[in-house]
Amino acid sequence: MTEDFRSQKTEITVIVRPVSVFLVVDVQNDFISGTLNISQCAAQQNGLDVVEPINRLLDTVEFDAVFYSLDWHPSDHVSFIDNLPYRKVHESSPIKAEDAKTYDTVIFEGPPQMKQRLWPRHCVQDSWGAELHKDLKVVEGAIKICKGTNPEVDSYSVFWDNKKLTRTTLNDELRAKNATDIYVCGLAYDVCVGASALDALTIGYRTVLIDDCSRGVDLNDIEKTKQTVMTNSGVIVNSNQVKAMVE
Ligand code: VGL
Ligand code: ZN
Repeated sequence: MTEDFRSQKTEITVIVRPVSVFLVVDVQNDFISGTLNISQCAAQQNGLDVVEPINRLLDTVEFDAVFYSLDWHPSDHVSFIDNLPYRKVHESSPIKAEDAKTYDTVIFEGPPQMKQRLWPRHCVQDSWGAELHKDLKVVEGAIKICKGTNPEVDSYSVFWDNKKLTRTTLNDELRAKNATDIYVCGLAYDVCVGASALDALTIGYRTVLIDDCSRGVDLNDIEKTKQTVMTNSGVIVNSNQVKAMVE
């Protein structure tokens, strides 16, 4: 034991200065004014509202790295309600295929069985709807991460798909940069932003969710997201509470 501990000491790097990364989640046309326009969802929030505070943060805070994620689905993606006829809904599903409406959750046949919320067709690869909003500032040297590319598995978190079968390159990139802190915001608060923040906390990053730079689908789910993030030691702030460190 003593031997192990001593040899470990020489290998571990203790980081005394935070390395802060900004993760902008899915600020794409379809969520703002396209097919999955969140202003038409229950919470009736406007996705465009996130663009200005995100740009202001990018202008005023020097993050060590900036990442933009993109929901990036193939045309036959499992989450699109119009692809439902091409898949088998399991008999245990609370909503049967013939009754399923947009935003309902069904259970698809396995293996393994999978709960899936059904969305309108959105963020199809290389379409206008999948582009980042034209007014969003994209900083030089930023890294873009695509997710949701497997037709059979949805992917809300920017780290993992919903089945935790495959991961994106995000965590490898964060490790390569010795990232300690991650600032998460974007669309949708209660879907991809929340899932990404929770995975970041699970992995062990100090995680800050920026409330006014995020908009969501359902007010109850947004509230649940905030509670879960805080219960897991995440921090929720407004963008005016994020200040650059004085050297
Ligand atoms: C998202 C619903 C479906 C998101 C992605 O980016 O929050 N929401 N696909
Ligand atoms: Zn999607």
